[in-house]
Amino acid sequence: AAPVIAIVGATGAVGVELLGSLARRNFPLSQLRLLASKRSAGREMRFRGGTLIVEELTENSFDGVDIALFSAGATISRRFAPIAAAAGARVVDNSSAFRMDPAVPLVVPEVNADTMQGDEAIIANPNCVAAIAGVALAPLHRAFPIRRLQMATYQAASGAGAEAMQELRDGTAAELRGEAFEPKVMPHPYAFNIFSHNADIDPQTGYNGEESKVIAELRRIFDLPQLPVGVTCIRVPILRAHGMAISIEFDQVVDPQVARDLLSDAPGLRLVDDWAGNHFPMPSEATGQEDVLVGRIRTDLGDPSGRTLTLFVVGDQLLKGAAQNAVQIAESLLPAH
Ligand code: A2P
Ligand code: 11C
Repeated sequence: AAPVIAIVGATGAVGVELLGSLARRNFPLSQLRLLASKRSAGREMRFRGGTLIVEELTENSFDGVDIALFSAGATISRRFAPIAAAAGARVVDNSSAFRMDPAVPLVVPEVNADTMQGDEAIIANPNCVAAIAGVALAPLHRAFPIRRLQMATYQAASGAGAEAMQELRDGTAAELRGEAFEPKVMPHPYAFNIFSHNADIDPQTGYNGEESKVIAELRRIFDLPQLPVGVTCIRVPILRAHGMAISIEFDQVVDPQVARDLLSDAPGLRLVDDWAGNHFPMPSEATGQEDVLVGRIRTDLGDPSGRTLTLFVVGDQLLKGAAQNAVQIAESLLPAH
């Protein structure tokens, strides 16, 4: 029989996209249970032409569930993922709760599907920047080992949840009307502004929590525990697609055309690299797309040795950065797979 699926955090920005990805990808299931906080219990959500009722998440929510997709934050995952696993469900967790646990695979299917043994109770879905960057880095790394990364990100509101997306809309509308607007979700005005990612700064390193996750998770996904990675994470007034400029130092000189050919053939990627038309990856074109867009592929003039390429990558934060990657992991758990 097709599996019973539960979504924890079904009403959130990522949760809604989990329903969408399950439907769009024709995920086989016999029942879909939607779980959220007590506040949302009784709310109706549409799925495949029908209506489902959201239930309150409790310790008994997982009886009979085969696969549980978690996206309600790390605190909920830490408490309820082990309960789901004990009830016999396999958990795909979108939070940061288990990503650094050596017993839990951290998976971007295009990069390291082989790290799943087939019997793990919990599988972790990476941070959105790590997942989106991973799709673009993997085909290059397979051909030419990566030896160092330098990144700058342009991150959308969706990474901070549905309320942050609404605050971006409301703050922009207020600004256009010339009205004062007091941000409540984000720490700074979001309309017509950019600011350093809202995660806390580590006083030792000066890196914020988002940057530290990107570094640690990319190292883990690529199984390169010592990989030097520098990154600056910035919030930009975009609803739901993250951009990132990535400079990649290789062991050897890599011809940009060879890199372009590798990227144009790779799963999960779409090349957008039109020099004559000045048309490169944009959030407006990545939004709602399953594929990650990659372009601006060129030799980095900041490295005189010629061993560094630089490129620009944009992916839908809620899809490849979260829900879709989780559903792809869940697909690999299906019996026939
Ligand atoms: P709810 O809508 O009932 O608050 P986002 O990342 O967009 O902010 O969404 C967070 C998701 O996590 C929502 O679905 C939210 O449900 C859910 N959530 C938050 N707190 C709890 C909780 N205590 N129990 C269950 N779900 C929760
Ligand atoms: C952001 N990437 O854009 C974050 C949100 O590690 O799952 C998700 C944090 C994470 O703010």
